[in-house]
Amino acid sequence: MKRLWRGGRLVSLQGESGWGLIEDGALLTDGARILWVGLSSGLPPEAAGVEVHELGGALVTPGLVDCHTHLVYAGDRCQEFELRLHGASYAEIAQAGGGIRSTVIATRAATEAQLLAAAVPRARALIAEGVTTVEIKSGYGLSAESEARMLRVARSLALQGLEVRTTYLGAHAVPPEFEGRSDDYVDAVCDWLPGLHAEGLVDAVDAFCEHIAFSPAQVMRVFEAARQLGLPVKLHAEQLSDQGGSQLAAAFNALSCDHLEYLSDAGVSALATAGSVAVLLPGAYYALRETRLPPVGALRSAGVPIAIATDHNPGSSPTLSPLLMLNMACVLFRLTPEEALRGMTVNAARALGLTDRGRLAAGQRADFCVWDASHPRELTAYFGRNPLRQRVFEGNA
Ligand code: DI6
Ligand code: FE
Repeated sequence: MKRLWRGGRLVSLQGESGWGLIEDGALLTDGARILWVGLSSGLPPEAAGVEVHELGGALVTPGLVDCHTHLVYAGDRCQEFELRLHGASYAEIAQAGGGIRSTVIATRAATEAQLLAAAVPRARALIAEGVTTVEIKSGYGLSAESEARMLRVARSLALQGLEVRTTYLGAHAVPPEFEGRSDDYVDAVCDWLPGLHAEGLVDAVDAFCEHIAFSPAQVMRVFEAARQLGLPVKLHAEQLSDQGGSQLAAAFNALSCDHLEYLSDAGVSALATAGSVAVLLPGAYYALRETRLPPVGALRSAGVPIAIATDHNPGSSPTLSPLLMLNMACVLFRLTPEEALRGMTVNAARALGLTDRGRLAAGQRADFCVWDASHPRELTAYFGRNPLRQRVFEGNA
């Protein structure tokens, strides 16, 4: 089924920089793909006689890609929010048995149906702000069976009209039954991977490299298990301290390294050489009242692609607003509005190893957003406002 969308202000993001604005632009879609993009005044012959949607001058961007979330879990951690307000740190709460571990207890106790019922409204909130592709990590099950359950629930969220990419984050925390035996737990994480992969549940493999989680040597073993199966890797790196995780991830040609507040110059160079994406997560920076900024200037000068994501999770980043993250990326991290939007479209797709989305161009997926805005910078300047008029997913409004 072909459809023509005409009379819009297209933010194509074609090329390596700039908005790629096409004034009075049109898009011709054929099923789930974009067939043609150009001026409304220069339509190709294939556009004759197809269903027409008038855009009335509205702004059109590629669909948003949220490339780092922990969307599937049970329970809540708002009590930790209060503890942090009274001075406790994220690391102290984790070491006292709260943090990720408390979400693991709640998630293990939930059925697949309960996990799904909790995750659907979260997915809908992202959809309501224009997300068309979301990455969802496991990491609150920490057993073969409960990690599989999380990943199955993540996959089934695709029924909401969303592309879902799943990431295995077995190496998120050491579960209670492995207390004091983190190396044994890493063995188990590696052992579970082939089965999860065989079930079609894993698009990428991630780990949390931190003094309160796993060492670079332990992460390396997880990455080797991924490599054996031909699976790409990414890493929660340098969030609370510089562990050199980014250099390790770069040596495995990681798709991305995420967080990066404590990234060193050597880490920046390693990411640049490997072509890995730096995924910055302003929600976690904000919620944890972090004061150390990720090295945006150094990443920019080294030519490392920057992506922005919600990092939605019940502890460090309980936000469901990708638009707020665009604003925070500019205000807190000093990204330009263009860098922020590229960060949640084309560069976010790259952080997932995807090149078929994130721009408005022939051959790309027909996933795009129509906004009540006249310039793309408006999407980053406002906060707490949602100007989404229409979201088109796989060519369907
Ligand atoms: N860093 C984060 O910000 C999330 N995971 C991670 O490794 C937080 C996960 C949580 O606190 O539940
Ligand atoms: Fe995370």
